Amino acid sequence: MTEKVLFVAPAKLNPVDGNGVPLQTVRENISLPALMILGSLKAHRNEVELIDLSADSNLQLPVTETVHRFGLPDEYVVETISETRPLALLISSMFTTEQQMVDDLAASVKKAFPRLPVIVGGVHASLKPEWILESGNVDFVVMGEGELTIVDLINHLKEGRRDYEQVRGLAYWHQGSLAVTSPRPVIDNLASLQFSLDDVLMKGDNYRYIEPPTERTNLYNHLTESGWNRCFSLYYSRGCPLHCHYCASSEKDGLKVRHMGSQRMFRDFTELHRNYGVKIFYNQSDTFCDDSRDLEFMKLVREYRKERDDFVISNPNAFYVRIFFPPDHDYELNEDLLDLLAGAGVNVVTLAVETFHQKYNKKINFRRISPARIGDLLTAIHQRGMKTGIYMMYAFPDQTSEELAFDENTVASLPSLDRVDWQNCMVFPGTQYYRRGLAEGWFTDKSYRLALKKGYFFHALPSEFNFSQIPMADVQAFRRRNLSDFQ
Ligand code: B12
Ligand code: SF4
Repeated sequence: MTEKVLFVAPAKLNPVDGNGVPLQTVRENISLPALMILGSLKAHRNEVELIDLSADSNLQLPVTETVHRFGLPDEYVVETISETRPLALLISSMFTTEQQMVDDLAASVKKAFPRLPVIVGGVHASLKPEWILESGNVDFVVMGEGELTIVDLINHLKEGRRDYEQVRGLAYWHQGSLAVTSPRPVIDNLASLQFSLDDVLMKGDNYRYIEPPTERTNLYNHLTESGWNRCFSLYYSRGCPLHCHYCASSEKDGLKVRHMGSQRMFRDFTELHRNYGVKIFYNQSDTFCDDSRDLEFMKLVREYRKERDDFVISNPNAFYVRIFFPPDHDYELNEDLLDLLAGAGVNVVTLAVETFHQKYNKKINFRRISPARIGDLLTAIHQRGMKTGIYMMYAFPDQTSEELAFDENTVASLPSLDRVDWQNCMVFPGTQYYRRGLAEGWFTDKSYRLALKKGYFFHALPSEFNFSQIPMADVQAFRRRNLSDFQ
């Protein structure tokens, strides 16, 4: 056994049509958990290695008729383990819909190496550790932020200690029942955390996450040049004050925004641009530009751009609309912010609108920001040479056909709009909707998990997960009408 720790980002599941063609683009997403967890282990002098099963290969294997698996086979991990004999295997479990990929991988590894500690962390694992542990193939679930917990746990394993109750933020089986240690407080000083850039971004001499911007959608090609295909995900803050009914972020990361700071963000940005040749920067944190530290970062980038302008930044997660209409300026359109975005190299401004019905929307105060004003904002973005997109959602619990028709018509009336993305509202553990679903009998944990096995995606809503009042036939007709927006 070596001192090396192996991290695996599991394969992905995607819905496919009758010919096996994916209904949504299979993309390579940088494993941010690997970047952070391996960074922390390295900072504590551990040797680390990453296998990103989905980024490292697009091999497609059927799981059901309508759902396929994309990525290197799990046997690749088993072979790597027999060659390198790591101290422990780490797996990330981010999406509830993809737990099966984690279960399959853990089962293959445990069968071949019953004594190798298998440790799983991530949003989904933290919310439902008992779902992950029940197979007996996973030894520990790291709950919540993992940077400190994993270092403690790996130290315990190295020293052969078994007093796991001393490690905060763990779940594991102890004498036949689920043991959960005391929760680990959230990390205040995020700037102290290290990234493991080389181990995650590089595979040998090659940049691992190569993806031409067109693979996202044609829109993201705007202001890019051919050959710009090295991308990176900016994730410099955690937490969100809004606590939307369908989202786990606020409960997971807290209502307060914690930030790594503009200087740290800018230092990494220039290093990635200069040394790693990254040209495409996608923000992936939840509250981008709602925080003064993001704005300071963007000002630094605007200055830097005067020397070198061969990159673009975008925020496919979508900007809050409210940041463009600040209450302390009487909800006037913030032209300075738009100038800043354009000056810093933003090529596409995607707005999180979701729905025009206040009862489903915590992000926009429609008494102050009407659809017409959103139209003005889109036009102002266009005038600065950037493309526009909006992110919409449908089939909210309780939503009626009339409400959806209103949203559809309002979107159609918006000027200067280049692209609309419609995704169905999904209900996941750790959210207000999930708890309501359990309380009101929409599902039980058991029936939810059974339905999951058939596949549940943001572009393909199965009837078991339609908690709106919109009949399935209407949901499907809506999807067909908006098919071009379901790439
Ligand atoms: C970035 C992001 C994406 C990206 C990229 C994700 C990727 N790399 O594959 C994209 C845009 C592709 C994406 C897409 C979607 N996303 Co998303 N996304 C996020 C977001 C904003 C950040 C996730 C992230 O990378 N965080 C950074 C890392 C460092 O933090 P972390 O994951 O929490 O990891 C920490 C701990 O969990 C732990 N940890 C994590 N893994 C491991 C592993 C080990 C071994 C250990 C020890 C610890 C550990 O330590 C880490 C550091 O502290 C989250 C919201 C959020 N605030 O987390 C939603 C979130 C993960 N997404 C979500 C969803 C639902 C989706 C979509 C369905 C779209 C949608 N409608 O919202 C799609 C589906 C994608 C798919 N199946 O392919 C949900 C998942 C809910 C669930 N239970 O499944 C979240 C939680 C948001 C929400 N709505 O609640 N997403
Ligand atoms: S959907 Fe966005 S705004 Fe709402 S709680 Fe989640 S991260 Fe915050």
